[in-house]
Amino acid sequence: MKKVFMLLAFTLFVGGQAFAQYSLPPLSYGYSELEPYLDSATVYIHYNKHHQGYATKLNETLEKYPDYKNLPIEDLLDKVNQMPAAIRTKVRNFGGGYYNHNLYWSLLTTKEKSVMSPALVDSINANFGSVERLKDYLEKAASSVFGSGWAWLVRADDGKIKLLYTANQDNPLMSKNKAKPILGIDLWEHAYYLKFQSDRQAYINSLWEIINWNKVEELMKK
Ligand code: MN3
Repeated sequence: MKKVFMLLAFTLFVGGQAFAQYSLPPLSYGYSELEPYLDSATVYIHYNKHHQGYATKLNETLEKYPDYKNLPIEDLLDKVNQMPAAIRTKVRNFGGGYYNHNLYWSLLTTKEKSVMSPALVDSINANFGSVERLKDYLEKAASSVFGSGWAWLVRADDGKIKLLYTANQDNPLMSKNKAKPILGIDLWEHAYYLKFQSDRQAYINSLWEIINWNKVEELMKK
């Protein structure tokens, strides 16, 4: 019996070594807990197929690059433009996809918990004029990004909160003018098509109801 345990422990150990380290953070809600704003089938497929796919492909890409594969994901993305050409585009797409989705899921919560603190409202008012105006800006992202991409709220070096868009799985950590993401909205069709078909604006409207504003505030302060 003891031998079986030792064999099991050994297998797990070796297995652990074989898998690179980028793995999916668990969701803080059940697949159906964002209903009716985001349907459980979309959450399930988006997390288990798309997000997992980016992590798996990132791990495969970095298998033979020990200098890179143990870096925290933010540091990896920070270095993406200096990487060997053989892996640069893959790290951009898969590493970007991995990081962006980690952030996206952490920025959603149940309707009950989607509440802005007075301090956050003050900060939004100072940066955008009003909460309604921020919502308008985000809705405009529906028509501002052609094809697949992301809408971001970022904190720039000067401390200002800004809205920007990136294509594909790019994000503000990789761009020349680096900025700290505090809200990331996935504008790929796979994020909304099952429930909203091609109505991206309806998706953003719906997502607004389940944003984890506590997390936004936390990222804003960091
Ligand atoms: Mn996605």
